[in-house]
Amino acid sequence: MTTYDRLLKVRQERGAGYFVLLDPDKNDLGSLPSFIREATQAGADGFLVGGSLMLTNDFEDHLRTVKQNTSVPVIIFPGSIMQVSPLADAILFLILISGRNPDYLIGNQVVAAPIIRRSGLEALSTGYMLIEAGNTTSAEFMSNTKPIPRDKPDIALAHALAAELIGMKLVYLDAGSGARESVSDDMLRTIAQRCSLPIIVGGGIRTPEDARKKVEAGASFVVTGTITELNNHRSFIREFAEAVHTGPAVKR
Ligand code: 1GP
Repeated sequence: MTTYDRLLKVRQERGAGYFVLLDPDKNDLGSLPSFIREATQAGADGFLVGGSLMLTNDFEDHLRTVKQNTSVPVIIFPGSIMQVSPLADAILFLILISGRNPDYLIGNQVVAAPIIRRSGLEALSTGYMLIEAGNTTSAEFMSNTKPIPRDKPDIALAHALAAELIGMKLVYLDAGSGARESVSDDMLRTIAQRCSLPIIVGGGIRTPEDARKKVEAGASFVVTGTITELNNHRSFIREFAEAVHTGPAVKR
């Protein structure tokens, strides 16, 4: 079964899926094995590995460690073309559709594509949208793009529909790591009603209640990074997983 099919199965069976983001620059490799095992037991449906920068050079050590300690999908969430490795199950093949920077619309993809093909990694074509966060996030600064205003759900919807018509498999609405404000429920609802692609949402989600609201508004996958780096214990992860798992999907 492909990773994409596994993700769709999670959505089908659990209502929505919960991803824990691991930024190698922020996670200590020594404590990673126990954290990954605990987060898996607590109900995480996948691990995203990557970051806007890579100040450390142990990206592959992180991937190897995560992979060795979990049975759920390990997916690269690349901040740059340096973050491609066959050690993961799949890679989010990100196209930064909210921006107008050609490097992130096609330039980096052209450089990465042959490497990904050679590696055998499954590429998950993802329309990636940065949404205004109330502060300048690393993703915004590093990509040199302007996020979509948080109070313009119609603009976000038009981008999501473009992703669907182009043939992408997922859309990722990201307020960016450490966002002051997460993506609004209104924006998620607007997209979920009119776009059939599964929605990943992340950035600034700090409580299980907020995570639940994202799912109720139409998100298929919820990502936490910053808050679970700070509170990396099993019971906290479990609260998030339970909030996201709303039960088998009736229709989405
Ligand atoms: C960032 O969506 C992720 O790309 C997670 O954001 O670190 O704010 O949880 P946080």
